[in-house]
Amino acid sequence: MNTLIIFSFFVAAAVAHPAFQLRIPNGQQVPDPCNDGQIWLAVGHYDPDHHTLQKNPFALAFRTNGLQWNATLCQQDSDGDGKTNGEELGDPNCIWTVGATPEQAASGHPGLCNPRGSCADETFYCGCHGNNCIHK
Ligand SMILES: *[C@@H]1O[C@H](CO)[C@@H](O)[C@H](O)[C@H]1NC(C)=O
Ligand SMILES: [Ca+2]
Repeated sequence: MNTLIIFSFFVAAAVAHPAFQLRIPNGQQVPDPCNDGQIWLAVGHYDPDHHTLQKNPFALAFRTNGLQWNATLCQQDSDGDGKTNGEELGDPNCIWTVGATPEQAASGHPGLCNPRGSCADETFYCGCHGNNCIHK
């Protein structure tokens, strides 16, 4: 029972929590695809201001991968924009480990197609709120 509660909390807080940002390369320096020069701290979320609501594809992949960064998650292209999660987060060779300095700065967001408008089946839209972040 206690284990279930703790697990549920971790899933709810995935990637928004600073502890999760520190588990991915450049997790506190992910560019905001909607606003040039800004940082998107809630890396796992569609709405950067509503951290516990709708998760983006990178958050789901991170959870599926046991909440850990490794070559499997690094080589995936969770948001489908043609760049791997590692390429977007500055770990193009998938060698980063927790606490290490990434090879490069983050160049894109791993859970939100960027540049905006470059993906065929784009459903997320900038400026969305809460649980209404995906157009079907
Ligand atoms: C990454 O971690 C996941 C979850 O533990 C595991 O299933 C997968 O095999 C790992 N990938 C590599 C390349 O070690
Ligand atoms: Ca990508």
